[in-house]
Amino acid sequence: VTMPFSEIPGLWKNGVANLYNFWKLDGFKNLHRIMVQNFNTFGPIYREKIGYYDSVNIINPEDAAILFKAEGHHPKRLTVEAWTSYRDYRNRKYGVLLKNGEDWRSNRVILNKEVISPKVLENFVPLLEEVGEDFVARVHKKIQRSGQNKWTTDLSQELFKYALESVSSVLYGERLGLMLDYIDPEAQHFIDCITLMFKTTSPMLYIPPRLLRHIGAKVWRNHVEAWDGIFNQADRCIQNIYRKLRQETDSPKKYPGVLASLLMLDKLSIEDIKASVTELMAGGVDTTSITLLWTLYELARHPNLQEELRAEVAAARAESQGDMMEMLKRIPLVKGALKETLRLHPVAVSLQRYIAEDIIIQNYHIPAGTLVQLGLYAMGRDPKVFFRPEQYQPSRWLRTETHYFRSLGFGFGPRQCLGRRIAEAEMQIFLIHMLENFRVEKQRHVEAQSTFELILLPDKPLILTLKPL
Ligand code: HEM
Ligand code: 2DC
Repeated sequence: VTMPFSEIPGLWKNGVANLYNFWKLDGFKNLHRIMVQNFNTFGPIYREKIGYYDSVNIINPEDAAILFKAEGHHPKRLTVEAWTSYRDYRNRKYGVLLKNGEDWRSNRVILNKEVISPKVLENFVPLLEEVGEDFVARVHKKIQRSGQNKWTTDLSQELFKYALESVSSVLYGERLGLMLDYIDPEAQHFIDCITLMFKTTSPMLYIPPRLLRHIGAKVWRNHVEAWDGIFNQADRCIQNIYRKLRQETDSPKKYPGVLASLLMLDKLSIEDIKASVTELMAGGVDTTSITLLWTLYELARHPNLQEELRAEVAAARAESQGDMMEMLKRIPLVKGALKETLRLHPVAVSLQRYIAEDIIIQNYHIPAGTLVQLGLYAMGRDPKVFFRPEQYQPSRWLRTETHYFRSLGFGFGPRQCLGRRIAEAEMQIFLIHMLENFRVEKQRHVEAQSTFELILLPDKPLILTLKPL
């Protein structure tokens, strides 16, 4: 028999008391581990209320399938109020990330064609390949300068630059020049603002930004400063392309980038285009760079696996005579490695939807309108879902065992990550180039874990050593 909603186990009766306990557990940084703990205590479904947000949490792939079947035609995630509050405060339009309903759908359909449809991939790949080559050249230079035939460093800043250079070249069809020794301080400021923006968002998931703004809290002021920096830099990039496009008389011969394509298509208002392009630029930095950093870290910990991947890349290179589009079709293990990284170190701790219809999960009735969260981090480490989950094993994604609703790092369905194709191509091309040029090693005895700063990040610097092959 089906049990009523009110019977779902969990601590949901007193949001304020829960918020206090959450605070004591340093919950802002430990959200992912607290979710694992809750699944251990309550089982595969629990209800929770922390501060102002009330949700049902699930962990099983089969339950995820039920959730996504009930997401409706206008799937809606948990609203990150800090982000909408900033736009309301500064009178800026929401982009596709923050829009909902029909406004979201109509924008998303047009953006899909220019950003995530398979036909645009071939436009992106040559641009991304060039950035990958420049990154390799930069590392070779660093190795030479070290005088030790190796380079030991925390690569995160370099990867932020690689990611920003990559996403910018796709969005604007132009290079920013971040792989050079002297970089535009504005670009560095943009990178710092994104980090600050994520960091200041997490406390505001639980304490209403309206309240924090009212009392002039530092976290709100820093958040505004961060978004101001992000929007100023994106505005400069967008203005630059807009101006060039108006001066140009004949149509361009080469691919002009996502922004110019959207402007020429003339189906979205300039304000809508600006809003979404800014989100794409901001969303394209920390996400891919951290995933690449975790991947290099895992490859450093698994030298044999690293050699296997190198062999796959070498074979793919030979078979495709260097045609990158062809190469990308011949690297299943590299793709498996990226899936494996996102399983153990997902960017998003959870996926969420307000369900559009009533559903039954684990025999509990859940009414339409409820916020249901899939614990992505917890699922990736659950031994009931993944055999020996603690092991980094890219080959598990090649085997015939079921992958049903198990590879969800980019979300699911029409509301999934809009930057997915860019992210995947960018990360695959990066790994191809790195594997062809360097061996990655790591210092012994450094075990890193995730820390929650809206996205999940390594809790300590991951120091790696790159040696030329
Ligand atoms: C949304 C993950 C890279 C832009 C999302 C979502 C996830 C995600 C989980 C929510 C999906 C859902 O609710 O079903 C990732 C991961 C990345 C990555 C793991 C890299 C490893 C990027 C990049 C960009 C980007 C490179 C921009 C170029 C966006 C945007 C949305 C989104 C705009 C909102 C889409 C919408 O609401 O319609 N991403 N992302 N992401 N991501 Fe990404
Ligand atoms: C954070 O409880 C934890 O891709 C919350 O590129 C629920 C939640 C809601 C939305 C998620 C967010 C979490 C993590 C970061 C995500 C975001 C949706 C998009 C965003 C997953 C899980 C991200 C990183 C985008 C960010 C683009 C932005 C900077 C313009």
